[in-house]
Amino acid sequence: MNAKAAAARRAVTYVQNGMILGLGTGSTAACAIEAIGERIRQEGLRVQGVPTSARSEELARQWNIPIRSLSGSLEIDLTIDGADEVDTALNLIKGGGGALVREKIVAVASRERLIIVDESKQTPVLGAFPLPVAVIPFGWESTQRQLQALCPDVRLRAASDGSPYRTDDGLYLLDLPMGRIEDPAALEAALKRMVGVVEVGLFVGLTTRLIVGYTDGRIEERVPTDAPA
Ligand code: A5P
Repeated sequence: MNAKAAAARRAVTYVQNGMILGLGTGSTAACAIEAIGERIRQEGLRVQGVPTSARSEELARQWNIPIRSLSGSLEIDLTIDGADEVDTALNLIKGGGGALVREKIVAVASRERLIIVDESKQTPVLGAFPLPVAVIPFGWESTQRQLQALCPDVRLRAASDGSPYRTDDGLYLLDLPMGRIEDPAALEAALKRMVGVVEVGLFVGLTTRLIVGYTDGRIEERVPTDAPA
């Protein structure tokens, strides 16, 4: 089994009957959706899923996971999602797969947030992975100019046909190759103050448990209190 699938399978051992689950997006989160589907098939596990993207919703339907929308005062018991980078304090960069806005809304609505990664996603300091920022398409070049003050090399994400990539909510994504993010919380706050910015792919203080799968078969679990001061 590969490292992503191994981390996903461990994560799904935390799933219990009756839970409402946040279903993440990306190749690692897809392994978790499949593992949940297998438990439904084999054990008759009863859960409902709130998907973070159209892609994840389609996969969940294929695996017969009942879908719930995030409506009213719905509280999610547990969200399982991947990440593009995770630092030693368990802060994350997410949004490589373009779903950061729904992922953050679902994360914030969840009691527990379980992040699953392979070993390659770990880093002492965030920023090697270009930071995704979701913006309103109207006036996006003006928003990009504001962002250039923080990251001169900011670039618009393109779809495979060369047109601007659009999220499930019709937003554009600007990717910021920051290099090194010394203070993720301060950067997130600064970006969110900019007109035109909808959401930022920094997930600060949201991870309640990290599961890391290694290519040699090891699996490690960490909670925020394990992080070095
Ligand atoms: C999706 O928008 C992202 O936040 C993903 O969680 C992230 O890109 C990780 O994807 P993989 O599991 O495919 O590496």
